[in-house]
Amino acid sequence: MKRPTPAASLTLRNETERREFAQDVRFYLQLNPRQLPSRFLYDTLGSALFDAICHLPWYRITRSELQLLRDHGAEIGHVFRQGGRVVELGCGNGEKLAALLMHADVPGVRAHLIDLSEAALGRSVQTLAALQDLDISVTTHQATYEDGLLSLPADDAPPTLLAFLGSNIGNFDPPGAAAFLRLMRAALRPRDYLLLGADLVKSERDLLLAYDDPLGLTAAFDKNLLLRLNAELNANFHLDRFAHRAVWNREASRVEMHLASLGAQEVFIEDADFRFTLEDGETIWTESSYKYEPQAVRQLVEPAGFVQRHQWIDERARFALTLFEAA
Ligand code: AVJ
Repeated sequence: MKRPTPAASLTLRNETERREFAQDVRFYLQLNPRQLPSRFLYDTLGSALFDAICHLPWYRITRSELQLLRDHGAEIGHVFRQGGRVVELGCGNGEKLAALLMHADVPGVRAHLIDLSEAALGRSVQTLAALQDLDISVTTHQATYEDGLLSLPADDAPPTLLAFLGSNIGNFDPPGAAAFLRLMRAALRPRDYLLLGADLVKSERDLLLAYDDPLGLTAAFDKNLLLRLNAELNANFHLDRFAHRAVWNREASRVEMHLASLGAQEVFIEDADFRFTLEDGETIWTESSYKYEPQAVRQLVEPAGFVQRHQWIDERARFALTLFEAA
């Protein structure tokens, strides 16, 4: 039998991915309320917009966490003995791990980076390579969190410090977060560590400024999802007929992002073979960012098989970095 040429198999893979994307989009848009998973926000432009958001004065998560990592990196570094490794889920541009390792004093540490985005992995490798004196050996895993955790080498010397930063945990609803924490725990051994970044509850005013900023970057980040559906699935969203909305859902302790329909309208997504009508004001729910009280972080994580060792809080930005030991 003839083997497919590399070019042909590459096209096939993209075609499969595109079909799965179309199926997911159709599935989530048919739910009530209509929604789209927030992981779809991060195409090339979406990732660039998120990086820009991290520089906004109103969005303090990234800067606050970087400062906590610098201030307490030495203390966090104490968990490593000779030959330990650090694993980061969703490494972004690598600057958080770089800040930690610059202060942790663990020369020769092995780093495993897990991210879906090849671009993010490439940027992180570059960021860490710039820290030449630290002699970090980097392995990248272009994979989902789950597959990445499963593909870690079993013969690396302990301990492992698993870093899940940036309040990415906040994108999971509570049952999803609990399940994901158990998954992380299953990839660790007793005496390994989890370093978790979590954004804290703050005033509604501050929360809404962070997710609906006066410069309009977050609105662009949100609407870019429609642009992406137009480009990749031949959808016909009119971007000027949607408005970005941020809502603080106090009962659920989450900020929600929505795209609200300005007027009634019909939308067609050709490659998903899906046509639907939006009523005036009806929204597509694009993201949840859960916010926590400091002790709620502990209550969320410990039942998954961890013991809290330390929690560092930036009171001004209301952000917590918490270190857990696997029990
Ligand atoms: C990267 C998921 C943590 O929820 O704060 C930023 C993404 N959304 N502005 C967050 C985001 C709107 C961010 N996370």
